[in-house]
Amino acid sequence: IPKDDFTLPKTQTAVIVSDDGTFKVSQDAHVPQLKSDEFYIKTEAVAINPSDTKMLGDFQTKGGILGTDYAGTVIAVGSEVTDVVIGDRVCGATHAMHANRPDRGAFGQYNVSASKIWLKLPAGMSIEAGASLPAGLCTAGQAIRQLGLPLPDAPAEKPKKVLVYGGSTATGTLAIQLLKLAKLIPITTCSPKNFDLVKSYGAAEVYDYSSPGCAELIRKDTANNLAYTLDCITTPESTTFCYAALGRAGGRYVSLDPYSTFAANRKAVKGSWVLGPAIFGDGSSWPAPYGREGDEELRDFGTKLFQVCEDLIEKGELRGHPLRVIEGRWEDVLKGMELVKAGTLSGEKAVVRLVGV
Ligand code: CO7
Repeated sequence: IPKDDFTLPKTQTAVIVSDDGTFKVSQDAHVPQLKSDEFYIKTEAVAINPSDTKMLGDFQTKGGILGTDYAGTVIAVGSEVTDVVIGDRVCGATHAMHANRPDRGAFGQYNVSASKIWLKLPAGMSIEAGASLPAGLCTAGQAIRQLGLPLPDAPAEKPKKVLVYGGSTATGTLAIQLLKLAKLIPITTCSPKNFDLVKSYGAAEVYDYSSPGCAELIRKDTANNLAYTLDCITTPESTTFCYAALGRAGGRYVSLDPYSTFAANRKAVKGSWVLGPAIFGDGSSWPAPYGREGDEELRDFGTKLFQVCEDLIEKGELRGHPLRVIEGRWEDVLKGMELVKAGTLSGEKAVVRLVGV
């Protein structure tokens, strides 16, 4: 199908799930086939998301390629593709470990575009900065949708406060910016060492979540009126905190993973959680409660989200998280996964820039 003379290699180097469930670099991983409305990207950088390190047990398809976020250069396009040309630099996300197509994961030499969940990088943006964006945008965008709040292309008529719990996470800094660009007022929590960081992304107020009485202080500062909370951490403590900060009339709580129902203890609060890769609209084969049917409306939302974000990035109005760039080979992606799993990064997103592969 490709319009050019690209010859599909039989195999590729990729980080896969081996038969014993461990992650390893394989030189003979499958190369995904291309549909006529898709294109191939030669991978130049990948970001490491906490979710990549959690692909264990029933999440796994043996031999499947891991990884969510990639950036690179378009090397071949399907016959129906009109919106990119060979040589364009793009970043995108994949639903890794989908049982129906285990050869589609970001951590391989060749990525295939998925739906329209990709965007072109402006000339001034580094490939590693591009790699850090897609999963975070998918997650933050869906969370904003589930809160019932607008994207920046159709800003809110009335400014409303939104609590982003965990503002110094990679998801948090994107959510803060998108909310502010939509004329909402993001307030946030993080450690004091990251106060300046979250303010630089547009947080109007910042609170230290570990200080006693912090949720009550937020409730007071928002005049018992806060109606929107986005929980980028999702622990029993963070859920309890957000529920306590919401005002008397309740409101909405959205988390990034299934949350503890015992902490979600107020009838007036409508809680829900986001499944990042659901944005492709193809459902998910991950185990319950993650598995789900496809949703075309969500795919359309994803297309819109990436168009809006491409435009904001181009104009310099939306930027990624500070990076911890690791230069290396595919083996270094495994090292990067260990680094992320250890939970030692604070205010930085790990990206591997591939060199010499
Ligand atoms: O979207 C997807 C696919 C699309 C196609 S897949 C989903 C991708 N998204 C993720 O993987 C994010 C889900 N997040 C997680 O699973 C992570 O475990 C958390 C929830 C911690 C955050 O992930 P994220 O990548 O957004 O953040 P991070 O790793 O950059 O955040 C680290 C920060 C720390 O620095 C802590 O902040 P400070 O200011 O205190 O240093 O998270 C903060 N943190 C906590 N804050 C409060 C970590 N643990 C915390 C805790 N309480 N227990």
